[in-house]
Amino acid sequence: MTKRILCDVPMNRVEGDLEVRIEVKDGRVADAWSAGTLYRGFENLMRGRGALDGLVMTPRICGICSTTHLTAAARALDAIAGLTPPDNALRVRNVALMAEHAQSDVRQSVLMFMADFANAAHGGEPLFDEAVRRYRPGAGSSAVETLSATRSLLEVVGILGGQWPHSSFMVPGGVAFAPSSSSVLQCLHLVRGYRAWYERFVLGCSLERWAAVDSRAALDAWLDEAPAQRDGEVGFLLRFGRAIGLDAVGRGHEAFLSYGSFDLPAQTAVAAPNGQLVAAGAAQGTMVAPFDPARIAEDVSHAWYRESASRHPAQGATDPYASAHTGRAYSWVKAPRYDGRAMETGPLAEAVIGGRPLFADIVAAGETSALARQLARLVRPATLFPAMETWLEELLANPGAPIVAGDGRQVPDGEGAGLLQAARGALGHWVRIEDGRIARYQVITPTAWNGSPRDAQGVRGAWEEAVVGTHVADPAHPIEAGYVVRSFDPCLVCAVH
Ligand code: NFE
Repeated sequence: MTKRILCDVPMNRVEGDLEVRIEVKDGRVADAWSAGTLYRGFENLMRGRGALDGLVMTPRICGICSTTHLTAAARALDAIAGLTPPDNALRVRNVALMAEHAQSDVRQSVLMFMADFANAAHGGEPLFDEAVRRYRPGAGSSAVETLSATRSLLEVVGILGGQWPHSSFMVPGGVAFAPSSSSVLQCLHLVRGYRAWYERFVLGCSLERWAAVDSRAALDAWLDEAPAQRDGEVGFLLRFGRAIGLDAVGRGHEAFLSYGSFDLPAQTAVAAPNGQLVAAGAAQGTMVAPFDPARIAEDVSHAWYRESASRHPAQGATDPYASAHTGRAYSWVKAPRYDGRAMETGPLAEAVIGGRPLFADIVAAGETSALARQLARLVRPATLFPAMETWLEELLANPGAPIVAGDGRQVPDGEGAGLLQAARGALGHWVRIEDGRIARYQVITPTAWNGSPRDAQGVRGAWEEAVVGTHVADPAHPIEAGYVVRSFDPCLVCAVH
């Protein structure tokens, strides 16, 4: 007889309030519902405020990705004012945001994802004792070292932006102040130190050696090549993750989205196609198409908002209505869709859309999984350090160059959008200014894409879909489903903003 069980996935160590309910049938997840259980209302708080207030208020949407929200807010105002930030402003903005990403990528991997490797449910694994030594929350050697080493990158944001989190150092057309040469030197020292730590502790090899890992076969060869590589954080993630089957769960829709990120200065030694270090695109598997922001719409058919047709965020509304929809609604997270499709966003999406050979090979082989997603997150900083160092060196070589176009204070009436890649994926702010005040402010965050509820067609959100099919050994403790959701790094305060 088929046994159906409804249970909740344990979702501690998550920013904000998330409930994931699964239906387990014959030992596998048959269906899933993801709920953001808190309403926040930032979009409505913004209406009627001064045109510049998004720069101060929206970084408060989140304590872990505040520099991202500041950048989106500033880019929306750049667009409305028709201003292109000068090269030094782009360098400062980019380096601060990359520093926030590169600490978050390692913290989330070690402190949030790999922390579960020390769960007693894995007691029978040959590597379990080592997992406990490394990842026991608050005490494991990797946990303690990661917490301490990642602080140095937050100092970089503090130096360039005045504080972390919740800094407001970006203005329309640039940044509010130029770091002194000694401040830039200090940042360069911190970034180089962190990169050396990352190579030794996380990769167990140089960035150059890692960059040569361009296929699944090359990854296996790399893992066997040297003890430092096998024993680094990436090596342990792969070995323990494979041992507990994380390479066989969490596939999802395999529809990937990136808005693109990190505009290149006009004069720079950093090379990348289409003027951005991280490419924009929308992909089904490895078939990548150009990204068109006009194709974004938010569906609220299963969210606690007053029912309306799907709307582009430039026409969006946030009208909370918890008793609506004859009981269909189950989340405060809206359901963003691209061309009507539920998309996954984040470092794996960036890697596939950017054509990084290792991840293109994994996805093309049908091996999209929780492990592949988490691997993409943990190795993303390797793609950021060279450009961070180059842009800091270029800041040193160009002291006194302009840091703002215009006066940094005036924003005309009009509308515009600020789109970029946050640590967890595609983030957009859509802003309309009328009579010098904010008339509309709509935000779509990475976790709204990844953690959305169903849409009017009944299509599940990205991690709802990814969790279906996951083998669950003990429905009372569905830790396997937890890994799948956690590989997206849920941030519910961002999702419900
Ligand atoms: Ni609150 Fe955020 C999300 C990221 S949006 S962590 O989702 O990354 O910028």
